Amino acid sequence: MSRLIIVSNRLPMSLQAQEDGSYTLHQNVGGLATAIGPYHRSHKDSLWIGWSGIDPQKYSEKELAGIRQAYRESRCIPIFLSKEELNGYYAGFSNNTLWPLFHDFSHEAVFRQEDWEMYRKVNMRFAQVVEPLIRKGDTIWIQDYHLMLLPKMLRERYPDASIGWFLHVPFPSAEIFRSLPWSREILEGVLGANLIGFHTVDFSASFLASLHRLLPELPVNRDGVVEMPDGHRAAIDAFPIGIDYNLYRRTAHSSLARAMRRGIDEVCGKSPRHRYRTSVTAEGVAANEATASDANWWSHYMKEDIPESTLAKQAASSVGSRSNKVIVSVDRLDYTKGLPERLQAFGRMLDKYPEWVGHVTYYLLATPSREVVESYQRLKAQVDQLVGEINGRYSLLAWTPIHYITRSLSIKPVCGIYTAGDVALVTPLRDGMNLVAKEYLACHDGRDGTLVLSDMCGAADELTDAFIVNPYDIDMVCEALHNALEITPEESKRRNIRMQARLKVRTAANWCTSFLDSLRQVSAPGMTDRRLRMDHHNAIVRQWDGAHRRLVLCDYDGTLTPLVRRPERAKPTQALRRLLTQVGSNPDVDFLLVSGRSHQIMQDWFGDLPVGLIAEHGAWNRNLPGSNSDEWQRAQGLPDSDTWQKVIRPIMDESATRVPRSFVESKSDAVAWHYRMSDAQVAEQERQDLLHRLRGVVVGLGLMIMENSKVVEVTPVATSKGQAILPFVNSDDYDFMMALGDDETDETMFAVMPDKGWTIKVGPGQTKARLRVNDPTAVTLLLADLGAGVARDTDEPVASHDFRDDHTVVDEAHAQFTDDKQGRDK
Ligand code: ADQ
Repeated sequence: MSRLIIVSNRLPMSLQAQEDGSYTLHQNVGGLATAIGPYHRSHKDSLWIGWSGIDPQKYSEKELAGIRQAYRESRCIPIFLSKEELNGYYAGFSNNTLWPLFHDFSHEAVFRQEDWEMYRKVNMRFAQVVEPLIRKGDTIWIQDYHLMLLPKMLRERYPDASIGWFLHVPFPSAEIFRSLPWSREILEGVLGANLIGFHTVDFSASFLASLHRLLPELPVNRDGVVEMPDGHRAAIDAFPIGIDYNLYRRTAHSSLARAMRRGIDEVCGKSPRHRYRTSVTAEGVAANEATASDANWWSHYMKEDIPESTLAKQAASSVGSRSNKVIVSVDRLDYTKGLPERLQAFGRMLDKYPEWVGHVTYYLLATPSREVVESYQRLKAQVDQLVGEINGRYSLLAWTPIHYITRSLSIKPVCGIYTAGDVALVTPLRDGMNLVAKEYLACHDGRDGTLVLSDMCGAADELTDAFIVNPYDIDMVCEALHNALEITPEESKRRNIRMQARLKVRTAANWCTSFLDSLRQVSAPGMTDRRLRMDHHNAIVRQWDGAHRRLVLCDYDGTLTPLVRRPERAKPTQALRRLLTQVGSNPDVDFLLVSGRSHQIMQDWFGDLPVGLIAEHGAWNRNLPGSNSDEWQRAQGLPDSDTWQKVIRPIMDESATRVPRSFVESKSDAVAWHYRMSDAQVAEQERQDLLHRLRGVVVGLGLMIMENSKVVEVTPVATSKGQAILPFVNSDDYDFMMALGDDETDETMFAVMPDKGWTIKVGPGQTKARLRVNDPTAVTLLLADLGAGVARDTDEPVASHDFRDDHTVVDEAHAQFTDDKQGRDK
């Protein structure tokens, strides 16, 4: 059984010493730990290697052995780094060179030869820990910019290994990247992987541009795959990371998060609290009095140009007429997050729209990080000062514009802050993805709550219904903030529903599955051709969203569900039925399930769903577009089934008798011999014999032989999936068409699809389809993403999978495909 070896700078667990001298581990928060952690926990054969975060010099050998043991129980292998190694590799090259450079902060980047050498040395140390663990067939998944040399180091030792690498931060433009003195070595290091992943198509394009510029001798084929001199191929693609949507949705309803929200509502005067209103009103009255009288002790209110006077009156006059609002943001204090610019925009809004004074409160959670680095100290001082200035300038006696929190909070209070926010202000100057924006929307599941989002982060590609801003443009952010505060709850909710529907599909779990499935696909020979990449995926989603009428023609077995040994066990799961309902119930979508299954089974499994059904390769159909009847229809001109089955059935029965665990299935207009569960060699010999015997009789009876995956089937000549879908693909009704299938019978659909239609083959083998995916999971994810475009507010996340189940079935399907390639049975 192949294992997954995850390698990242930090382990997902941190250590806590107990009083009795033992150690316990607790899960770290943060994108990586929450995205891959559940996979690691549920796969008992997965290992995670990374820096432990502790200084080995502070512990005795015995203590270190105890620490190793504690980690081993969670299948983690700690790497201990000395202070010197950490300084050069982590603080130096990773954080002072690559981090600023990759975030377009070249002026902050430091290029030091010693740091580079230490970076190389520590990458080598990681390689030395990983190498002895690798067994044949293992998959190695390396994370992020700290370990860009590791893929090549491992490749040199294991030429056939399946290695993936994913970058969590942006990849810069070729112009910026080439300023790095070691840019070629870095590229070559990463190219040791079979799959190189980024959050967005733009970042993968930047990587390809750097490749063209710095290593022009490397051939890149039209599928975006680099042919490496050592014979391995490196594919480049985008995999936008998601969040554990359910976790945030649930945590938002935890009693702690709810209590926090209530507290914030009270403090900000959102709950009808008498004292708050009385105070603001009283201060306004005082300001009025002070302006009217020129000799009283409210001297600081006396001059007209003192803003407090105007502000207090303004605030008092609008008490009751305007509901109070809360703005929130959650960040690590980093120069990439755009905090000073954001604060300036907030200050400008109070200036330009004084009606918000006293009525909007900004909860700013900004936890300091990398505090020893001078640029971070400067940033902290700048943010402290700006918060102080705004609070000093605009505060009223009962109202403070900014609540500034610099502690690190755990997930429940963070969700409390998210839920309290009428507006989330997420304006990084540069960010790989930005999970905060997604977490905020999950906490507002089915509710209003408006997102103001920077167009400089990966999340902006997906969350297009947010108020998208240029974070450097203070006026633009100020206006967007004002508009976001003014938006009606209905409009805010309408915007959110679409974004939330997509986030429910593109979860952290599905991100993990997509990357690993793609890695399997690109590591298998011949599977990189026509691979459905993220740019294709996005183009399909875009065309779907813009279309007026859409046609989807989809095979079932092997396409929507993995092939299983006993056909009756391929019954659709509840999740799949929900997905088909979601996509098919849209009035502008005609979804046709096109199967070789008997029409009785199709009726049992799908008869109650809003989809058209084509059964027995076209011999039967029900509920097709334009049909007025709800009844099953038999195709015209078919030979009498009873007559010909009397001839064919006994021939097939003979095979079933000769080959243990094979069986014959009779449908209304087809007979099929299944041998998936039988010994491959015995079945193969019988298959050839059977074909020989059948060929002698079928032509005279108006029949033909079809071969599917481990099935030999006889059907009337006039039937094929291609024939059955012809009337629909030839009609002018559709401006979006897509056909999906996995075997020979589906090739007849691909053959009749017009050029403008999308055709997707599932699994390996020759095909007429334009694109290829690895397995049915990829199809359900694509359909779920399309379904999300027409989503209503659903309670349950769509196609969010339990890891273990998924991987068992995907493994099974994968083994099947490998089998299929070896035997000749398609
Ligand atoms: P990360 O820092 O791992 O960065 P990011 O997207 O910034 O991920 O999310 C930060 C996480 O930490 C979120 O889960 C958030 O709730 C939490 N968090 C942030 N500030 C906090 C605070 N002050 N207190 C408590 N919790 C806080 C890298 C890249 C990102 C990319 C992720 C995932 O830099 O661009 O989105 O990986 O790939």
